[in-house]
Amino acid sequence: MANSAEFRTCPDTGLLFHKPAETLMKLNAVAGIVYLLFGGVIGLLLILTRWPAVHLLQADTFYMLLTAHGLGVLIFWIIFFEIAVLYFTSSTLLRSRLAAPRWAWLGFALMVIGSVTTEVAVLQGRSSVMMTSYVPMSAEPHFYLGLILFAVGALIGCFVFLGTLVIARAERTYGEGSIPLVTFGALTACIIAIFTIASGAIILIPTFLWKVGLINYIDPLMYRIIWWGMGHSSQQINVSAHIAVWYAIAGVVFGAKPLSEKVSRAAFLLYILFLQLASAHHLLADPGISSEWKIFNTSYAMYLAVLASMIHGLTVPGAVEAAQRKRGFNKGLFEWLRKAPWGNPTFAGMFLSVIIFGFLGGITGVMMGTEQLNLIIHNTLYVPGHFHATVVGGTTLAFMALTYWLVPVLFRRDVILPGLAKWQPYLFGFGMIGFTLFMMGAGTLGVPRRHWDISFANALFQYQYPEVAYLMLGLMAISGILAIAGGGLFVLQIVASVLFGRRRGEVKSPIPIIAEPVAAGVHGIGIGGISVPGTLVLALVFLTTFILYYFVNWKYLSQVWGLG
Ligand code: HEM
Ligand SMILES: [Cu+2]
Repeated sequence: MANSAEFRTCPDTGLLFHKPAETLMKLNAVAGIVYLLFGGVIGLLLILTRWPAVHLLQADTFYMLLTAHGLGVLIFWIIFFEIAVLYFTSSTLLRSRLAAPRWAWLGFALMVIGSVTTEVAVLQGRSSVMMTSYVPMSAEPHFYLGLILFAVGALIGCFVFLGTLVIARAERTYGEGSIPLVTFGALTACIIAIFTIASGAIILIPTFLWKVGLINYIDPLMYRIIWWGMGHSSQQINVSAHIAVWYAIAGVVFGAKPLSEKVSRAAFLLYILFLQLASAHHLLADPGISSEWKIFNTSYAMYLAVLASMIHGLTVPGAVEAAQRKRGFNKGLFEWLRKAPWGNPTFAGMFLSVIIFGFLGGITGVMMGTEQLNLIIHNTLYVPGHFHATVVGGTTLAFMALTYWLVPVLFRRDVILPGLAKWQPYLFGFGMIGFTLFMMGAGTLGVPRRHWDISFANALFQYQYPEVAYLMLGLMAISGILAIAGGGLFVLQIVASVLFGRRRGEVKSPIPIIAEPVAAGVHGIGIGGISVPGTLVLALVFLTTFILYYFVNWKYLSQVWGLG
């Protein structure tokens, strides 16, 4: 170990923090939360525009703010937070010094400068190209430049993470064996991130050069293929990172161990191998690409990535169940779940994240990713309905859950208003469940996404939806506002806790914030030879829902086409 004055041992958890790493974790997490606030406020304006009874914003402001929202939350909030997770899972979990803190600072500075540059470009009003910035639509040069700087900064963060793994291995800071599963998950995220950033560079640098006049043509189809190499993979970074967070939370709240380390590691590996191919699901309605290519990539390759998510969806609750049963909550199918700490926002947020990501995000993602079924919902509100379930209900909620735990551990402060913290995840989670379900409902009835004039009131060709579509939009807006309230409370509470929460000092607190690990293995628990029967039942419910929903959509397809 380098210099012990540079380290701090957390009295509550025994975790060893390298001080330069700790500062960088705090900064990245805080920058992320600032963007969550920024994007959330804009989300409120968007939802008030989507509510036909209100229709708040004018068209140009709507598209501008839609762009600012997508980038602010999906890219900036999540990636800043992920960099904090990378530093935590490498330096802290491996008890190692952080590699090259100065580089990490440079990366952080580039990410701040880049993200601010891009958002300023958007708010100046001439870069309303939305998240995907498809050419030949064009934004101002500094829009692209900002994204490129941000990506370079994030790339530096990835290399600092990898460097830290190398140091930890060389200095044997975590003993012999392999790195812990949570770090392994973060490593998966990091490897995918490098691929993602490379795809981003391949497409955004030429687009920047095109915008400043050095290149005179960019093929729109090629743009879309490579852009989605970045766009889809970046979502897989989020999935790997938030699943690593699920495992971490199962560990700290329950002392849970994965049912099988090998299986969980193999599942992470599947992501690396197959997910980039699945990017094709964003191009299913594009002309110029063969059906063979689309179907190969989305059916065969994608299902292997989906398999990985289903494995994690099984092993995370499974590990929690096993740990709870070993603690004595071994009665019946669900005592382990009933007696779970539902009032602990770290657990509640994580569990809701598993359910929302699996049931709402996962099932609908497979439906949309099927070439034929995709036609039903292509470019409708169903699409943002699906991805708010994955990136908000899944990733954002998981990161919020972890943040509740990080406030005492990293910032050494108590969360203020613990009574409020108890129900914040439910407000946000159930708001999001309503929001995404009603959004997908409206989309199934044909309501478009990214279209300001949602009712086609001013369009040349009129179109009348079934009345119930308007009901869906109204309910979507109300649930969206509840979710925004939940998100707002989160930001307020975390900021207030970090600034004004009671200091914990460097002594052990009487209230434990980490569970004693339970013994490995699953002997002597469960019912009739099945060690985690409750999880098995949950998995069967999931499978049944999945199959029913899938077939209902095939049936629906036949009606949409008027062939049935
Ligand atoms: C409660 C909070 C939120 C609400 C109410 C909300 C609402 C909305 C609405 C109404 C749209 C426009 C959909 C359309 O008409 O096309 C939208 C788009 C979007 N949202 Fe959210 N959102 C929230 C949080 C988030 C978060 C946390 C993320 C990312 C982690 C996110 C990512 C996106 C993206 C990527 C788009 C698409 C932008 C584009 O089409 O270019 N949202 N959101
Ligand atoms: Cu995708």
